[in-house]
Amino acid sequence: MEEQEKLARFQERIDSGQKIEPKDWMPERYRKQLTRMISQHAHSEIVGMLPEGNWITRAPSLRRKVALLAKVQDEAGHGLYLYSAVETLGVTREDVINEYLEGRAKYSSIFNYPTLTWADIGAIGWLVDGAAIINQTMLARGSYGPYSRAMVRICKEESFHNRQGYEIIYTLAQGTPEQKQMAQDALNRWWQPAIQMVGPPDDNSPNSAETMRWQIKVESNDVIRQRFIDRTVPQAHAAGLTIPDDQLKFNEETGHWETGPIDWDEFWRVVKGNGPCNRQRIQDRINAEREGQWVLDAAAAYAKKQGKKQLTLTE
Ligand code: FAQ
Repeated sequence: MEEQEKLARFQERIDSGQKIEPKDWMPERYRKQLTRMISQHAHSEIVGMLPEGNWITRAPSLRRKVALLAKVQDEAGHGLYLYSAVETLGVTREDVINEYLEGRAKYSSIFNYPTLTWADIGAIGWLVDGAAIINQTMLARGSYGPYSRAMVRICKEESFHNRQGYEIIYTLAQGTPEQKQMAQDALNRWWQPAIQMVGPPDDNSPNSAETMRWQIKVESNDVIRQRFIDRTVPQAHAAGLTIPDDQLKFNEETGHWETGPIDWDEFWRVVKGNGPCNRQRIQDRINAEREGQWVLDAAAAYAKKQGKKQLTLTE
């Protein structure tokens, strides 16, 4: 069959809502776009453990510690599903992990910010998981079978994360004036990074044309961001907190909250490696790989004895 005809058939399958599975024919660009997105997503889940892991030993109660420990462990699990999903596209997880360790791979901008107080743990669950769920519920309707199915399970777990985060923020906001201030301060610092994390504006989103034509993404960055804002502003108000945006207003006609300008210069600075914690996040991951080398060596020796392949730390 001619390439053009194959492409047309492929597009028809997508347009009729069929899932594409690993052994199906797919255009090289489709494979590339998915490999890019899924590997970035996998790295994000793994890097995302670092800001929260920072507070496991300092959680204010046993209940909070257990919940945070479970959440961080869930994120590791999400990374594993996603590394497995990316392997269905014909790359190895070693390759994509090495790209990350060598600083060549992207991961979500949001994880390059520090967690300065306990309230930041609430802000991550509430805002970061909140934005991630809205984006990923959309990705669960995407065209590639293994990725969309991974999203279904991940979103279920992220819903718990989101609720535990909001509960932390809400509890602090109803506490002493100092505790309320801590919650407000966390919201002030995380608001802009959170509304940026679902991607640049549609008119400056080079991948959108392709990712949307092939229904890898079924809604645009602007649509997802607006949904997140509309859902989150009333939650902030219910907790007695103020969104740090003087120009925020509700548009009665459209039924949407409108924000002031979003700091896209800051977003691109962070994406290009110059956020507050970029270097530390990569270094921590390199250290973990190095310090865990003995586990790999032991696993490799065992695998050799069993006649199996070499394992990686994330297996
Ligand atoms: N950070 O043309 P577009 C989580 C890059 S998981 C860094 O619009 P696209 C769970 C983009 O890669 C969070 N880079 O791209 C959790 C592209 O560069 P490239 C991660 C970003 O793909 C919670 C360039 O900008 N979620 O939070 C970012 O059509 C708590 C142009 O962008 C996913 O990865 C960014 N924020 O749309 C874990 C979901 N945004 O590759 C622990 C999967 C954009 O051409 C604790 N990904 N860029 O060099 C997606 O849905 C999409 O990739 C978008 C971007 C929507 C992020």
